[in-house]
Amino acid sequence: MIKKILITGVTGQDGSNMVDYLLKNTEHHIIGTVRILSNANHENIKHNINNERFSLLYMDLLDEESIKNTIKKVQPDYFINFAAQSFVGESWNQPKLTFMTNAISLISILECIKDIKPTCRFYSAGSSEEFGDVETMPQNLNHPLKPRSPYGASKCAARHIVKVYRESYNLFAIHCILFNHEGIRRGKNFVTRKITLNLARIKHEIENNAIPTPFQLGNIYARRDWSDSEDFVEGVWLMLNQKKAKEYILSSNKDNSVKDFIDLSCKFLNLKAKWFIDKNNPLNTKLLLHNIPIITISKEFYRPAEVDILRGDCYETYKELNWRPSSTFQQLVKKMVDHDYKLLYNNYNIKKSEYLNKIVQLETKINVMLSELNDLKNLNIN
Ligand code: NDP
Ligand code: GDR
Repeated sequence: MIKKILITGVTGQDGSNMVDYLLKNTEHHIIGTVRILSNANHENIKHNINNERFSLLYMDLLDEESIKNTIKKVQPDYFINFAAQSFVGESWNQPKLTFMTNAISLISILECIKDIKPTCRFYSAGSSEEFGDVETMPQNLNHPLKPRSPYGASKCAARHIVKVYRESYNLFAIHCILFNHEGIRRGKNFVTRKITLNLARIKHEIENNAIPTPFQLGNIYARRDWSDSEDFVEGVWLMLNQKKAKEYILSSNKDNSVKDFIDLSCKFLNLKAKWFIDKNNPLNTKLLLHNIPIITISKEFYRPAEVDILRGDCYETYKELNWRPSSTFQQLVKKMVDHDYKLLYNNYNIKKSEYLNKIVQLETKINVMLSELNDLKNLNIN
């Protein structure tokens, strides 16, 4: 039977990947929700806009009325909530907005589902940031909640709210703790995309004989459990179609450092860069290419409290869903680097051809002027 699937956050990474996945692998109708903005940012969904199984509605998680109106109008069979203030670093700067968006809004959604469409299956996007200051490796669902950021705290609250509604009203409400997942639609401020975009730019600068402009990072020793978002959306869909609603973990069971991510990106771009490591003063550490710094370290990108390491124990989920992520860490880095190199290719080659055209135009002008000058000199005025 054809179902109605409401997805929030479709302009973001996971929401847009979920739309692609469901349009390709199911026959259901997908209703994506977006915020009203003066300049729409629909880049990640623009290829689906004319698909008759996909439509868009305005809804803001901070506006309870818009949530109620949307659920009343759509009567969804599934509500997949990817929308969030998802940037951990920014959550110290906007703690209330982060909490309202990521936690309080869930009360509004679950109240509406309970009152309007109690059979609707609900998904809440939890985070490994809930574990924060970790006590054991790897982390599973029994690991204590020890968040280190307003963002992490907001996702812990979301987890509790979902549990309360699941147990009190028998709602099919899942909270899944996802470890980091990335891809070619990752926001440009998250560390992986910041690295692949900047290193791809530097590669083009070198190929165009320009001096590379360095970029800045914070703690390059943080370790994360990185997977591909395109794999995870499949896991999310499978858990939403199990008999019982519960909590899950999605991860790769492996961890790598930010520095590992940089080293692998350089390898795939064939950038023969070398680290200068200053153990006494991390701010003095840099990555050099032929003695020119391409990455420097800045306090600006350090957080007031860091999560040093995260690695998720996902074996239960693998068994229960009979599913595994298909991409390795190496494949993920290669995919992002290759994509960003191609993405910037046109920029550089258009600039280069504009530059060459300009030279030809100037040379032509100079030749015309020289010939006019010669003609003048040859004039016999007397
Ligand atoms: P993105 O930052 O790429 O996308 C976030 C989405 O939320 C955007 O579409 C954004 O819309 C929307 N949004 C933000 N605020 C509101 C609001 N007030 N009302 C409606 N929509 C809003 O996140 P990801 O796709 O990476 O992550 C999806 C979810 O998974 C998030 O909940 C995140 O916290 C969680 N998560 C992500 C992980 C990851 O590694 N990617 C890991 C663990 C959890 P707009 O375009 O208008 O800004
Ligand atoms: P994270 O992702 O905080 O894990 O949250 P992010 O990519 O922002 O940071 C990962 C690690 O890299 C370190 N880091 C930097 N981070 C950023 N953004 N910019 C830098 O310049 C930089 N330098 C070093 C960070 O300190 C951190 O240790 C992501 C988000 O998708 C959340 O929504 C999600 O819940 C978690 O993953 C799991």
